[in-house]
Amino acid sequence: MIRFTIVIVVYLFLICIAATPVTGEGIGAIGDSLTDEYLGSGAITETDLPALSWVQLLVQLRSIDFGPLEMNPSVRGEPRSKGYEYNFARAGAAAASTPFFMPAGSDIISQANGLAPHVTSGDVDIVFTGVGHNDYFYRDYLGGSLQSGTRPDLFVLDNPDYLAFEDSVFTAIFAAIDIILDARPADPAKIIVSPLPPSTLEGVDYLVPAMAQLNTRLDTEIADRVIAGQDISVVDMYDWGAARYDADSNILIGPYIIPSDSKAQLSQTISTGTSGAGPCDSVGRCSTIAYSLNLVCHDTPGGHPGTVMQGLIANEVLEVLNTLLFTPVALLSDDEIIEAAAPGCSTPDIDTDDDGTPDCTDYCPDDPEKTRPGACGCGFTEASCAVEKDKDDDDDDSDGGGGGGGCFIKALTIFH
Ligand SMILES: [Ca+2]
Ligand SMILES: [Ca+2]
Repeated sequence: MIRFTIVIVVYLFLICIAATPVTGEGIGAIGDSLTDEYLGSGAITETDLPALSWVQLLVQLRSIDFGPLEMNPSVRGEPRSKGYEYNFARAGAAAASTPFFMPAGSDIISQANGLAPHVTSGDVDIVFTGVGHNDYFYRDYLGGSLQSGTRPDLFVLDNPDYLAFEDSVFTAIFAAIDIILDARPADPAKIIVSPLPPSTLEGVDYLVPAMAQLNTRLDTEIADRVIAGQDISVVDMYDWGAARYDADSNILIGPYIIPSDSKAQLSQTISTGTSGAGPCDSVGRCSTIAYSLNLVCHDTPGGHPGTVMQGLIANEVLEVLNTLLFTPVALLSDDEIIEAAAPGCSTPDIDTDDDGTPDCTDYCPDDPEKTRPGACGCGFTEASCAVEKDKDDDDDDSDGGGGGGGCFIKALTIFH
């Protein structure tokens, strides 16, 4: 009986831990588009892609606390006008560079200054920093007259001009970290640093050894600071690669095989107004399963990691959080990642409305009459919402009287 009681108590204790997300601990973030919210069912984003970032995945699937979500940019104002309150990461942000097109207050020093009061107040106890990649991208891209991949001469590793650039990136990263640490000196926040990636999504090979040289300096500085008593961890956001790639450079996840060089096309999105079966951008272009099963998104230049890769990245961060906080928060399973990227696709043969099209590719999974929302939306016939009648009923606008269903959704899908 005693033994039984102990088992029950231990069991309840474990449930208690498992049911409590990493939170209680607020997580702050400084960074660039990798960490910024990609999208929402509305315009909460800077990057605006039909995919989810690792921050969004950890909030949605594990209730990690990045602060309250605010959609209205006028409520908080800059430098964190939209998204989760403690996530100051901003698409395009760099450590030391300030390209002409960057919005004011989006550099990392401004991000750190924006986040610091949340550390001082005790709302945030852990801060992720992931910046620097864009500095290399901009030096190449802008230095090369807006032609990425044309200026290897700017990345000669022992050139004094290059080293001055490297110094500026290195100094800015630790200046931001020091702002966070100084925000609560008596009980400093724990810092998680993401080094620069081991490759570039832009495919500019000569940036790789340059970024590796900076990473070596970051590692050395972090090691010195840890010895001096600072609580700084490193997360390799691409550590999943070694275990995931097969011999043919494919990623195996759930029932799917995703080639490492796969890039989504805009034509693989579907316009549904404001939401759909997959993640959507701010004008309602939502990812189809075909879009989601690419490793990177459709944007050019670059190509940001798609939801699946972001899910693998989320797990790397989660592992570090578990280590820091002694928590057993479960990593995202393959099915959860697939389901977030393309709802219904972790079990691709389920057909809820029994119309012969599995949920995975049925953009009206509860409407047996439709598989696409069309102009009028799921649950409505195509004739039910026409506001402009096609005079000759040929479903195009050749007669100037409007196409077959000249409805609001078509107006929303004009590219901008
Ligand atoms: Ca169906
Ligand atoms: Ca259907």
